Amino acid sequence: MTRDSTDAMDMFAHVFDNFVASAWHDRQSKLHNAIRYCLEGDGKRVRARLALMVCASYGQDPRRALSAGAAVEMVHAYSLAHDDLPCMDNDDYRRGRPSLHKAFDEVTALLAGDAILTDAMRVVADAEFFPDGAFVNDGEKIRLVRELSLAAGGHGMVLGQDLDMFWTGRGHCDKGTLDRIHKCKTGALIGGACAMGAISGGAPSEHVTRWRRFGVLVGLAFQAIDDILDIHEMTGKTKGKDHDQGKLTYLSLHGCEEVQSMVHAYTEEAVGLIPAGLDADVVVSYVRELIGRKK
Ligand code: GRG
Repeated sequence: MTRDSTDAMDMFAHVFDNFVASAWHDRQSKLHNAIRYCLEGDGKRVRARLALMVCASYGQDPRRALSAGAAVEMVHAYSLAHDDLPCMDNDDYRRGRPSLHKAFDEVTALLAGDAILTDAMRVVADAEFFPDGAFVNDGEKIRLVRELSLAAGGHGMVLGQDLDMFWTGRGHCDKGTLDRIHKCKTGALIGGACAMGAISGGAPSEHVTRWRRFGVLVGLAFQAIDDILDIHEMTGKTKGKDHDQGKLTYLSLHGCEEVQSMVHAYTEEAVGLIPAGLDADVVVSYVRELIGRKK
C-alpha cells in the first residue's frame, strides 16, 4: 500500500475505534459490551480498505468513504457473529479469540448482531459522526444505504448464507452452484464495499456497476484462498472447520493447483473491470496482496 492509503487506514482505525467506544459507551450494559467486543475484534478490515482505496482512485480524499467503510465493516462483523452461532456454523473461535456467543451468550450475540446491522444504516445516514461528513449529500447517502442493503440482504449475503446452510453436508454440488453461494455470501459485501467507495468518490453509475462486479470477483478469489487457508493454515477460526463440517468448498470440487489458477483468473477478470483513466494501482496491488495472503 502507498503511504497515503496507509495513512487513510490508520485514520479509519482511529475514527472507527473512537466511534465504537463512544456510540456504545454503557459499561453496565451487556449488550453494549457485546457490541464493542464484536466491533473491536482484530479483523483485516478488507472491506473498509477497499472502499477508501476505490474512493481515492477518483482523486478524492479517501476520508469521503469513512462512513461507507465503517458501515460495511459493521455489517461484516455482525455477519461473522451470527455465522458463529450454534444454529449456523457453531464456531467457538473468531479472530483468534472466543466468538461472540462464547464470550457472552447466544441471546446477547444475536441481539448485538441485530443492533450492529441496524445501526450500520444510521452510520451512513449520520455521516456527521466523521470529520468530513459535510461532503456526503443526501442523494449520495440514499445510494450508499441502498448499495449496502442490497449487498447484505436477501439478494446478497443473507441469501448466500441460506444457500450455504442448505448445501452443507449434502455431499456435492457443481461449480456453478458453489460460485453462486460465494458470489452472494462473500462477494456481495465486498462488491458493495467497492461500489460504496466509488459512490463516495463521485463515480458515475456505470463505474459503480463495474466496481460492484470487481468486488464480487475479488470476493470469489478471496473465498477460494480462504478455503485453502482453512485446510493448511490458521484463519483465526477453528482450523479445518469448514472441511470437517461437510461444507462445500472449492477444494471439495478441485485440486489445490486448480483452485489457485481459478483465483488467478478471478483476479485478472476483476482487474480488467476497473474503469479506464483512474489512478487505481493501489487497489490492484492491495487485491494482489490479499490474494497472496498466508493467514
Ligand atoms: C449470518 C447473514 C449471515 C451471513 C454470514 C460472512 C458470512 C456470512 C459468514 C462467515 C464465514 C465465512 C468463511 C465467510 C466467507 C467470507 C470470509 C472469508 C469471511 C471472513 O472475512 P475476513 O477474512 O475476516 O475479512 P476478518 O476477521 O479479517 O474481518
